[in-house]
Amino acid sequence: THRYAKVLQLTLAVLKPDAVAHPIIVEALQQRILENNFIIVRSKDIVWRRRDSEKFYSEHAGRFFYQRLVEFMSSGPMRAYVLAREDAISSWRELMGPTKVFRAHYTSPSSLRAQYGLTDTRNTTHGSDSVESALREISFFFPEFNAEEWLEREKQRAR
Ligand code: RTP
Ligand code: MG
Repeated sequence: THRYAKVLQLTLAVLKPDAVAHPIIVEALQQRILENNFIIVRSKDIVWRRRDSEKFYSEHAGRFFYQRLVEFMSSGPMRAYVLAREDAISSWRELMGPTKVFRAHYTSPSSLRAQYGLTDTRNTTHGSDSVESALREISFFFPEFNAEEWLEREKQRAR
């Protein structure tokens, strides 16, 4: 018999300041994380300075929404998670739904952004979009956590 290898991934998930402002929303979001079979490997509450925000979103420098984005992301506390799951990166992005709130309502009404998003900027959650950005973003939020080592150890354990 043949068994397909299940590839465990890590992703960075962030509850943005619009969500963290409301404890009941944080509770609901954390419940959706667990219901969807993610393992919470690390979590922390964090407040960004404006320069953290600018650094994290430097790829968007110059876009029309950049100023409001960096302002928003440094406007209050956030909660960051390292999440593990098979296919964690795309699964978390699917659970979040599209960036733009109108599109989220239209195409994915049960997604987190449809249910809790306020605007295209204050859209409740962030998620890494590739293996490379997951590693980079995890070390941005959790410099003390070695993602590659963690994954390697899990792989050994699963053998
Ligand atoms: P993300 O990077 O947060 O996972 O979201 P994404 O790829 O779906 O969206 P992206 O285009 O990378 O934008 C990053 C974040 O910028 C804010 N944004 N505001 N029109 C707007 O006001 C606007 N567009 C984007 C959102 O917070 C988005 O998540
Ligand atoms: Mg993006």
